[in-house]
Amino acid sequence: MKPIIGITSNIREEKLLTTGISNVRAIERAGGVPVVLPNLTDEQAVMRIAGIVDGLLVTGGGDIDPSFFGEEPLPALGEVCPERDLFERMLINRLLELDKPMLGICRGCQMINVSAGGSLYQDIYSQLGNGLLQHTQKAPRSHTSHWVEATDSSLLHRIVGETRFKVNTFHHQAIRTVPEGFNICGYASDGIVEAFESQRHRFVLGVQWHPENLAGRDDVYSLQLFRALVQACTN
Ligand SMILES: [Mn+2]
Repeated sequence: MKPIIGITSNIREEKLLTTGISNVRAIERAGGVPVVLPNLTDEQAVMRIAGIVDGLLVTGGGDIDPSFFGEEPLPALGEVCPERDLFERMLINRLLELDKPMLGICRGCQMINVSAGGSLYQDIYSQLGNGLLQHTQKAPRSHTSHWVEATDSSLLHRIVGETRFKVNTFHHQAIRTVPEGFNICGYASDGIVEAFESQRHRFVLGVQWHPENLAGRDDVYSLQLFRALVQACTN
């Protein structure tokens, strides 16, 4: 039986529930059954969803409320969606308890980290200053623009099969610290965290880039991430 993979969504202009169709297609191509989830804030409803899905794709989107990691908003913080933050934090924490597989993309990577007790840079450009790469690329979404160095023998390295590969990049926030039990497993050449993973769960991996926009054009290290998620759900 194909596993059910929940896909988190955005609320756009307070009236539309959205997610990139590339998220849905990537899960489908990887052999899972994609199910797009609404941002519910009723705890019992979220617990029911956690019980039903076999795994979760935590998708990209806007910024995360910095109060989740004990900070007040800096001037360069972007748009925040409190409902989405609450929903995802509840769902992620429950799935961590249940040890169900999760893949986080961009904001989703940051959200898994924050939910588990980690922290972020609210805005890498104003907080880390000069010397950074362009992490908000102006090239098309399917273009890979900066390198990622993956830690030898990490889950990321085992999935991708390379320690150095190029990714696309659309973020101005980034992981600052990861909680105990989690490891950083990928860096950009300027030191920005590009991936992290759990040491104590079956499969919890966050990547700062957008493999869903690359999964159609190269099977080597983008579709493999989705396949690894789906496979982890069937084990
Ligand atoms: Mn980047």
